[in-house]
Amino acid sequence: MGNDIVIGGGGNDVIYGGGGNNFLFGGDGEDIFALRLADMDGGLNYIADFTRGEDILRFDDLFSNQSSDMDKLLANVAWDSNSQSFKGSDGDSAISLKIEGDKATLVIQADSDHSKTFVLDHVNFADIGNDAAAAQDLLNDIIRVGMG
Ligand SMILES: [Ca+2]
Repeated sequence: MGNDIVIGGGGNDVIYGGGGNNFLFGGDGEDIFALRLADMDGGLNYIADFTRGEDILRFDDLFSNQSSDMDKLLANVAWDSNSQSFKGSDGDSAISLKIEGDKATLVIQADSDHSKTFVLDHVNFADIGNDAAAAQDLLNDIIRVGMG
């Protein structure tokens, strides 16, 4: 469960970085960057080539009652002008999204013991601005919970 470099192929890949800090590259195709709850060790997954509309982040077993909790988190996402980021929380669970240039930093906290940071690099999120509804739509587009 150390720090890994994972390079996808030209087709559609399911890419697990696992625990620790990982460098992930999906290559062409519609790639799934997947994470298990056990991998949420406070580490960082850097995704070098996240492609909006093609690639997704998948959380296999994030919550015991999976989709409803992510729905709650996303429903609570609001712009926080102090941190210049979007934040949503529900109990011990939280999500935040900060967009800087062509880089987005997404932090998902499942509970007080499990969190993971994702850096999506070379992505154009300029259309989001500070519009919380647009950020919710974006997160809905790129996040899947559960393996189904
Ligand atoms: Ca690929």
